[in-house]
Amino acid sequence: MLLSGMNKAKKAAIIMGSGSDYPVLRKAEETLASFGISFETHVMSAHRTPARARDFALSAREAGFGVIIAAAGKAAHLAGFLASHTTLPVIGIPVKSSALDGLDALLSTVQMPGGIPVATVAIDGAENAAILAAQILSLDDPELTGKLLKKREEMAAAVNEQDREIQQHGKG
Ligand code: RP5
Repeated sequence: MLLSGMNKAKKAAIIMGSGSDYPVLRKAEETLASFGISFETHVMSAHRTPARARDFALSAREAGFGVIIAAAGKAAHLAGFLASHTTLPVIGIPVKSSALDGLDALLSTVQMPGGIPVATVAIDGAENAAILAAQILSLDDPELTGKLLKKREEMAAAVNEQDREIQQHGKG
C-alpha cells in the first residue's frame, strides 16, 4: 500500500557558495520554474558555513528534495562536500568567479574521488544543470517528461528555422 504523500513531487535545491554566484544561478531558477518544478535557493558554503551545509545535505532527502544543484567558484568544494553527506544526486556548476576564469572551479568540482559522484556541467552552465535536474525528477513524473520532450521539440524547430533562413539567404 502506498503511504499518503509518497507520490508528492520532489523539490530541487539550488545551493551557492556565495551571494556573488547568484547572477549565474538565476538561469537555473528560471529554467526550473519554466518546468513548474518547486525549488529552494540558499547560500551556504563548504568553507565558511560547513556545519550548515552539512546539516542541509544530511536532511535534504527527508525534507522532500530529489536533486541538489550546487554552484561555487574558486576552490569549489561545495558540490562534493554536499554529495559526501547525501545519496541524492548532486549536480555541480563551476562558477567563473576568479582570476583563473572558472578553470579552478571546474577541476575542483569535476575531479571527485571514486564513490562520491558529482554530475558536473560546464562553467556557468546553470541552464543545463536545471535541465538535468528536471530529467532526474522526471523519472517518476510523466507530466514533467512531457514538458522535457516539448522543450526538445521547440529547440529542434528553432534550429530548423535557422537552417531555412540560411538557405533563403544563400538563394538571395
Ligand atoms: C566561492 O568563492 C563562491 O562560490 C564564489 O564563487 C567565490 C567568491 O566568493 P565571494 O568572495 O564573492 O563571497 O566560495
